[in-house]
Amino acid sequence: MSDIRVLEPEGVSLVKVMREDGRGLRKGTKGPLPNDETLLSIHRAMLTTRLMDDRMLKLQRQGRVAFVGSSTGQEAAIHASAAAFGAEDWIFSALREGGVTIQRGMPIREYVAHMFGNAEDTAKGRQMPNHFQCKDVNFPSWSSVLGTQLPHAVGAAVAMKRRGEKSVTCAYSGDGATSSCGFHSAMNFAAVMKAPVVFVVIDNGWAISVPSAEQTAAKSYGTKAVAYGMPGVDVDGNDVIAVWQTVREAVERARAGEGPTLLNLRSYRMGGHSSSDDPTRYRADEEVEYWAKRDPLTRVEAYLAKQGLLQQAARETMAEEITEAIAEAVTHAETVGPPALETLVEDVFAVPPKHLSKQVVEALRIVAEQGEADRVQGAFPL
Ligand SMILES: Cc1ncc(C[n+]2csc(CCOP(=O)(O)OP(=O)(O)O)c2C)c(N)n1
Ligand SMILES: [Mg+2]
Repeated sequence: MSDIRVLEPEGVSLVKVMREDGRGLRKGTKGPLPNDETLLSIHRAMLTTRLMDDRMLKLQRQGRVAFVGSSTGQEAAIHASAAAFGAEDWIFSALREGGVTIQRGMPIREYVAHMFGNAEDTAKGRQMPNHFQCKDVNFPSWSSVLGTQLPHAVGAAVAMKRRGEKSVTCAYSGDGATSSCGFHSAMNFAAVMKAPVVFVVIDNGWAISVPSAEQTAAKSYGTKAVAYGMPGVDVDGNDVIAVWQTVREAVERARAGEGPTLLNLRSYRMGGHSSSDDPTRYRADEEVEYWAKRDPLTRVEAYLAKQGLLQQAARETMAEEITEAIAEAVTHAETVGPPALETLVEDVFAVPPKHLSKQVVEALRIVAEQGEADRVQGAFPL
């Protein structure tokens, strides 16, 4: 085999619970297991994300959505980790954890509205697609600037601790973001201040075209925790139960006032970095094939089938129902239209300053006289 990124590189030992074929647990499994309801809800969230990404990528190829950063291959890491937090906790995400909004109760219509950036988008079309926010489910908006969400997650955690609240924050990042200043500041402050935060790095093998093995000279991302004085654990990120168990333990530690934990979930980005990327230019087909055999969705479905919790027919009915809900949301989103021009100056100032209000009046006059500008192909490079 050529030099491809494998699940467990030499010298790295991952926490694993489920057999690789999903048909049961590995020998010597300890610790609490997620109950049936939790397992099934994680699976439903994984399937929803898989189907949503498929549909969004197709819409992007048709020019109906501007940008997509998909989660395909990472659904276990994303949804099993999110399931370990409570409704009162806060999720600070990176690019690929947007499906957690739906898992926590945001309607599919709201998700799709954001992808279109239409008048029903709660970000009012001001964000790139795939930059979700949802106040109702404690999911703040994120910035494309890598790692900036991490100090925010720590700040929020410290604030909650000072108020005597019992909430915990979840700070997601990719392997690439571990090289950001935000990662260092967040890890350092969190450990020193014993902030109730759980750092969840999803190592998906790549940061655009930089392989995660070249992102750091450390043996694993989990070992980075040592320097900051907090526990760090490397986990098979395609193993729903291992992810849920390790994250849950970290959440309990944080809630009990024992401080932060770093979890490194090893997984794989099956698709391109985004809809603007062509990964065949920098990675071997062999590597993608290796990981396709470790698809987390197939694996958890094999597990659920073996446990008698979900059979093929029920899975297909569920997939049809989700596909239908996404289709309905897309049809609706395309009737909505863009946000009103006036919204451009809302939300920053209680009363927009005169120069901004004047610009809106001017923009409305031009639109009244000349109509809306033509749509252009504004490809975003990343
Ligand atoms: C501070 C900063 N530097 C560089 C970039 C350009 N950039 C966008 S995504 C990306 C890679 C991110 O990789 P990773 O953190 O592993 O997340 P993944 O996309 O793999 O989920 C880079 C370098 C950026 N957005 N912000
Ligand atoms: Mg990455």
